[in-house]
Amino acid sequence: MSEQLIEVVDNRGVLRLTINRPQALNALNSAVIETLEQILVELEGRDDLRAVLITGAGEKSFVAGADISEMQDKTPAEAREFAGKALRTIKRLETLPVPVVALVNGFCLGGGCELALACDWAVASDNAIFGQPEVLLGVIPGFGGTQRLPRRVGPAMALDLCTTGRKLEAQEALRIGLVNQVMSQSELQDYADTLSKQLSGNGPQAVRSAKQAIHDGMDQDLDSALALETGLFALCFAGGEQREGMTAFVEKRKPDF
Ligand code: CO8
Repeated sequence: MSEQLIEVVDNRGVLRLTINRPQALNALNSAVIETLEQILVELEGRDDLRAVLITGAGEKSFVAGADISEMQDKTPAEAREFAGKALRTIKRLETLPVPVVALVNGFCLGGGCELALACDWAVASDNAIFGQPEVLLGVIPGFGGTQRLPRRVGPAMALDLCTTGRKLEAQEALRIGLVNQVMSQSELQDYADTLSKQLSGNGPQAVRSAKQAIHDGMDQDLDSALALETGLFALCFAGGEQREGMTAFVEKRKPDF
């Protein structure tokens, strides 16, 4: 089932996950969410993991939201259970110790936008459409959108998007900071290779420490966060990576991490 609903390609520790339900615009049903959780549990134990890229099958949609037909008859208790499982899975993705990047290749709506928000950053194709249209269905975001969206784009913009349900084109998503870059579909396909090359040239533990410093520091006051950075910076000098990186610089060669 894993292979069918989510395709996994491993390129030297850079994992590319493709949500594969194009007939439903890659909407997240329970089976997709359970498959994603199984994959993430395996990834949590991998020391050679460098990055995770997540995208949707086809050129029309990243993820068009949670599966509406699966949700339509749910009771409040069932809705709570469904949202709870998805939140747990999305949290696993967010807290992987390596960069997690959304390659948004089309519709990125509702739970799809919330999935992208749980990634460290997102890049989008120029045909991508974003939005939190849950209010059009009589609900609110339930996979973390009301909390992660204001943290990424500010509360006023999040309130605009979550109460009007309006859709944004890729350029507006770029302007408000929802995505880091916009590119063509073909450039988006190449981005995975570019990122693999960039990250495999860098110290893997340093990359993990940079993510840890930023993630953990965001929840702390500035002085505590700066102390956290100092501790992680000093730790870099405890392994072989720093010695190799700096020696390679002095010897005018590429480091071998
Ligand atoms: N769920 C289930 N099926 C979907 C979904 C979805 N979210 N989106 C699209 N599909 C299906 C369509 O039903 C259609 O299936 P079929 O061919 O069998 O009729 C197929 O995908 C293709 O879709 P369209 O024909 O509609 O394609 P269009 O190009 O005309 O339109 C849109 C594309 C604009 C993306 C349109 O499909 C749409 O509006 N989709 C719904 C978007 C949406 O509202 N998403 C938010 C869903 S709610 C949510 O995500 C809340 C998350 C938190 C839940 C908390 C737990 C309780």
